[in-house]
Amino acid sequence: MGKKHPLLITFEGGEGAGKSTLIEHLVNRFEKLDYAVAKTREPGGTLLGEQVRNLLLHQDKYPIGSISEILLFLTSRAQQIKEIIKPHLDSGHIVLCDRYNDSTVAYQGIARGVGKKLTQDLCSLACNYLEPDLTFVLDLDPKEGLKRTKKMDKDWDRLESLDLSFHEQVRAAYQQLAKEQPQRIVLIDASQPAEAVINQCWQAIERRLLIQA
Ligand code: T5A
Repeated sequence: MGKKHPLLITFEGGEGAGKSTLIEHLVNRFEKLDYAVAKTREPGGTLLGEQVRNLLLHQDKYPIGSISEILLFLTSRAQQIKEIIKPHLDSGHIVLCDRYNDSTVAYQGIARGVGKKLTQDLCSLACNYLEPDLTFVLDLDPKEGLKRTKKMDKDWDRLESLDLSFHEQVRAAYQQLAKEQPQRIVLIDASQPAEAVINQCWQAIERRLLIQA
């Protein structure tokens, strides 16, 4: 195994903001420097989580109420912490997670209206109070993000299909979270070319987490 430096870094933002693209590149950079690194995504990551992901995103046979929705996202998270994130941190990995608690707060807590404080408390329970060391929020006009996902030639999922005002609320929620927690959350202008986004995030990782070549 490579260099040990247990860290949890999470990636947040609206639809098509560029999280997966960014994570792929950061994994390569960490591996080039011989760090032990693992990546995962939410919802998903575990067998249970992937089944929950299908229920949440890819079925339209029956409705899912907002409380059921939040509990399903958190089911995926709790399992992911137990099976993937905690064991990897315990063995010294840097874990890069595509979405985490801030998604639940922005999408369900604020945009869906479940309530911010209640959602934060439920998230703390589900993740056993495991906070990320660093979080990047990729900030992008949802019109542009949805345009990018359309170009990927995939069917929109249940949440992507919600109207634009929902996605605008999600964006505003993330901006608010970044303002409230500047010690953890770095807001990145995701309308820049991918290379600029990657470099800006890498610089923040080096500076804040003392990653060394
Ligand atoms: N959700 C999730 C909740 O409601 N609550 C929760 O608690 C959680 C955990 C997840 C859905 O679930 C919701 C949020 C979501 O609606 P998902 O399929 O995982 O669904 O959706 P996303 O995470 O949004 O994944 P996407 O693939 O849609 O977006 P990404 O990963 O942000 O974007 P990416 O990297 O795939 O890029 C999209 C396209 O843009 C290009 C890429 O090449 C790609 O074609 N691109 C750029 N183009 C121009 N400039 C750049 N800088 C670019 N960066 C990438």
